[in-house]
Amino acid sequence: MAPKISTLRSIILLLLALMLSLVTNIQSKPSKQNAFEFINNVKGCHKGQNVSGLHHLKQYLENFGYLHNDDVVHRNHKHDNNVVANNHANNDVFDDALESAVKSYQRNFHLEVTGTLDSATVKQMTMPRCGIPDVINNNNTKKSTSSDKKVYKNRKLINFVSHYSFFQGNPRWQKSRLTYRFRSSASAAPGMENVRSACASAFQKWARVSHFTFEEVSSSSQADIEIGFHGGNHGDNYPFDGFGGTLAHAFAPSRGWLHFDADESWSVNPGRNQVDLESVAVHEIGHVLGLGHEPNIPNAIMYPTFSYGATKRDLHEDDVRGIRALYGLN
Ligand code: TQI
Ligand code: CA
Ligand code: ZN
Ligand code: ZN
Repeated sequence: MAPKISTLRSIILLLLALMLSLVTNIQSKPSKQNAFEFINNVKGCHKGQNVSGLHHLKQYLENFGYLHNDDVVHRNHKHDNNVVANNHANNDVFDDALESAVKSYQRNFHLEVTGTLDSATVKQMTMPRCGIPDVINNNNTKKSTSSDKKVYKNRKLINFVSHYSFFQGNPRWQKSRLTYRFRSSASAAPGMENVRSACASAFQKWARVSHFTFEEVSSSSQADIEIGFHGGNHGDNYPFDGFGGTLAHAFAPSRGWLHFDADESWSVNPGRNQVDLESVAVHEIGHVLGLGHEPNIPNAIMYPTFSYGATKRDLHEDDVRGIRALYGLN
């Protein structure tokens, strides 16, 4: 009898121990479940602040291609050349580079581009995601050389390096004579003649600096590039969002789809709340040809923000270098 009781007691003890370890396991899980939980601690942060934990966020944005140490080092050059490489990435300062990275992140995820860690941005960042960077920047393969131009900007000397980026795997067109056609499921408000000439002009910007030629063909012909105005859900898994938010989108080579959100107020001569069709066309054609975003040069066509009422129709030197590098034209 006695041995049985002691056996029972030890079984109960064992069970208790097991339950205890289960409970502690359950309790320790939530912190492990979300690897990006730390982002919640820096919610609400904006430029100029110094908040403990921000360096984790910088690491996150760097891992996913939004922040580049290379840029940062050059940006820190200012007047002296003895800046320690990388000092930026290890501190908790919400600086210009971080703000610009947050903005490009927000643009990429179709969030309001505020540059601050608002709740929508934090929510998106803490969501599970794949580990492949969103923005592929070739900076890490390009080291600055003495031939890099030095420019003065806001009275600070910065080394001018190329910042253009490509899509994952550098997809590109295998031919140089590309045709395009118009086919829309919604109406093109500025009128087809205006749309035609704005797009023709946008294509010419790229043709002038590359080996490409672009020729419009009739809507019933086969074409490499298809341009259209569409509203909401339009069958490509990237539904438009009505007025505001996303203006247009395009797909990497060699898909050739370039879609304008029909619910935007498009114009070839934009007023305050209108969007300049040609400016956006130049940008989207950049994507069609294989260029990604360039978050550090506001005057570049591939810069990931654009404003209502503005026009930005001409390629920047960095856009030109980007297309020429992608197609080996240098
Ligand atoms: N449309 C985004 C864009 O074309 C869609 C997008 C986000 C995208 N990330 C991408 C497309 C990466 C290809 C590759 O950038 S948008 C601008 C800009 C948009 C944005 O509506 O946000 C322009 C459309 F960059 F200037 F702000 C046109 Cl010009
Ligand atoms: Ca929209
Ligand atoms: Zn689409
Ligand atoms: Zn873009």
